[in-house]
Amino acid sequence: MNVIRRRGWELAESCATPEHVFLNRRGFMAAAAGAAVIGITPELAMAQRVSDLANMPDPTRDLYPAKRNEKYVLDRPLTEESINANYNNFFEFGSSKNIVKAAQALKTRPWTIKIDGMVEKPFEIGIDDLVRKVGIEERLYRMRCVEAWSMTIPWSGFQMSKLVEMAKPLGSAKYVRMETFLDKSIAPGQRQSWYPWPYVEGVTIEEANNELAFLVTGTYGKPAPKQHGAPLRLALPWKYGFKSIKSIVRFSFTDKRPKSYWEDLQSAEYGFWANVNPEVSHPRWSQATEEILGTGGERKPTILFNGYGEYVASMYSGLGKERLWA
Ligand SMILES: Nc1nc2c(c(=O)[nH]1)N[C@H]1C(S)=C(S)[C@@H](COP(=O)(O)O)O[C@H]1N2
Ligand SMILES: [Mo]
Repeated sequence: MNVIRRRGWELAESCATPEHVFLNRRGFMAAAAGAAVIGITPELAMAQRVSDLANMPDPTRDLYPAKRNEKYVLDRPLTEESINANYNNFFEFGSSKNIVKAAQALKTRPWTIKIDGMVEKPFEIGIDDLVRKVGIEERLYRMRCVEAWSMTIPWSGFQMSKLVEMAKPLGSAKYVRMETFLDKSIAPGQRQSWYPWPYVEGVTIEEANNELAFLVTGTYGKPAPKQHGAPLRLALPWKYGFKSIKSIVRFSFTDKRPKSYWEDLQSAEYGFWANVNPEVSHPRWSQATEEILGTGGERKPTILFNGYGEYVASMYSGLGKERLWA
């Protein structure tokens, strides 16, 4: 994401990096000291440790690959897995697209999800219990980042309406507010206090119950890698990618419109609805076309609601002057 930053922000960011490297090194050095005895270099031991963390068995592994729901079809090929898995926005782990390595520090088990606010009875549920209870399927969706690039991806997961149903919201609840984990000790981005952590997103209950709103647990027929927002992230294919919050720990039902992370940071550029529209430019760039990731720079015209209008347009027909696009 491209944010206009005050000079001081940038300075502080580059200052924070060496501390992160230093803290990690201490942990790695302890492991590397043992490894040296049997002739493994510290670099190898570090690489091994990173890949061990990435390859920890997932307790729901047996549910993959999930059966594909053939209803959701694409107008373009799937993006190659290696491209999607190595070009990510996940500011908790850095502001570049290259956060894969840093994101392996995320511990995805145990992972507890809190459901609270205006519900019959607040509760907590572990990710594996949740996934086994609701079951998973595969869907092919397009994803359009507000930065004007896009990808197509086979997500595995379940319709968000199932979670809303489990939550039993009160009639007075109008929105679902979602929160990402908060742990400075593993997420270097969260040590940058000028960002409004934790990452927050929100949708109306009607949007949460739309059939396209999908809670993602997996990609490419496997449990999702950490950089994609394991073990639970959202996919809202008709909205700009920043609405699709990663690594969710909390769903709160509320009658107040939640203020999202990007809206909080830069409300002139990022709003609540953030529906995809080629005719409404971002204040600093056009949204008319998008770069298709993995094609060496091919661009296609962007489609209203990212091509999902038949499913979602009716939700926005009565909103008059609201800022629906951006
Ligand atoms: N918690 C959290 N969720 C997030 C982000 C983030 O920085 N932190 N970035 C968003 C943005 S801008 C995009 S485009 C998508 C990127 O998802 P991907 O890396 O899986 O392609 O995640 C969204 N969800
Ligand atoms: Mo994005």
